[in-house]
Amino acid sequence: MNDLADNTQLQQGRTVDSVLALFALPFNDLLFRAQTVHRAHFDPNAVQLSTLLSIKTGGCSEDCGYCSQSARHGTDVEKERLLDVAKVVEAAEAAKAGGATRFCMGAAWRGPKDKDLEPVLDMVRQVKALGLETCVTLGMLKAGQAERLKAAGLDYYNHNLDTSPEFYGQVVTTHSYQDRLDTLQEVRHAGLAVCCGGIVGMGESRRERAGLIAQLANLSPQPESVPINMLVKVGGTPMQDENDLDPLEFVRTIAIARIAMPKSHVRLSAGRRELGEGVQALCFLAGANSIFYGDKLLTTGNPEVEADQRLFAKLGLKPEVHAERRCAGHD
Ligand code: SAM
Ligand code: DTB
Ligand code: SF4
Repeated sequence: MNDLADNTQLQQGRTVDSVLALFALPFNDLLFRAQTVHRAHFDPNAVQLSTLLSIKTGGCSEDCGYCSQSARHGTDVEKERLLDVAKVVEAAEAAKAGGATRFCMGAAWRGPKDKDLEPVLDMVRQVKALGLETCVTLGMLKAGQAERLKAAGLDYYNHNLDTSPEFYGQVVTTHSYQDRLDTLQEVRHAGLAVCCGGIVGMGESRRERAGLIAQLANLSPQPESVPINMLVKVGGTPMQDENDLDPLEFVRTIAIARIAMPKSHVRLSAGRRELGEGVQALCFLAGANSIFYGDKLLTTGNPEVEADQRLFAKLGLKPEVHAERRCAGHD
């Protein structure tokens, strides 16, 4: 059974209150539960490695309060044109050589115009031909665009719900929560795997964090990948002076994502560098089993590859080999 069919069985009707009850557990009880769920579904010592590349940076029309790439905020990020396909393929080859199994290409768009999509389709075809899983995050999709991406060989589409419906209006005003859900539906209907998660540390309440997890868990089928980002406070954004979220609350959020979405890959995403080794180790114990791997995220820093390799060695973690290669006997 593939992941998608399997996840269909998981619809649970999670309520926000049931997620809040998990947040209220003693930390050790919560982590024990999360690790138990994790072991029932995954190799506890394997971590999936995705490498990110910004293929179109800055100048975005949207006003997402956390984002360095909005044209409405005074950040240092320079607007750039769409990268050449050759540059993207070069970066994907390097990612593959470094051990990544998935290559994620991000564009700072509200959504792609049909003419923007052509070169992206070419990137997807060529990255897929390298034997990597492909993922793109391009903003909102219009009818038919997800099908074109699928036909080019796209595996995953990343589109985050980012926070709870109640808090969303304080983060973004230029598009709505329903717009995000509509794109997720387009993506599913086209037969693509869904990568959907959110950000914590934006000043939301615990109930609002629980609201995000409940929304993600109630997507049917549940997303195959769930990136949990810790806000990276970028100078010039409205969130530059946001208060730090307690790192243990971040670990709890990871644990609860694992319990609520037992078969999804939960990705310890942005903010990993700032968390340090101890908190990252707790996140892996809590059931995170995917990371962004490579020195850069989109516009901000990520741990150096050598630092990640040292951490993996200390923890006895190993990179996950992706399913297609396992089937082809390359394991
Ligand atoms: N424009 C597309 C969109 O909004 O879906 C794709 C790119 S957008 C940068 C992808 C995701 O990165 C956001 O949904 C958010 O979850 C995450 N992200 C962006 N800036 C971040 C920050 N400063 N800290 C943490 N996560 C961030
Ligand atoms: C996701 O959830 N996190 C990634 C990816 N999906 C596209 C992006 C993180 C961006 C962090 C801020 C930056 O580097 O600009
Ligand atoms: Fe940033 Fe994406 Fe929002 Fe644009 S739509 S401001 S790139 S998060």
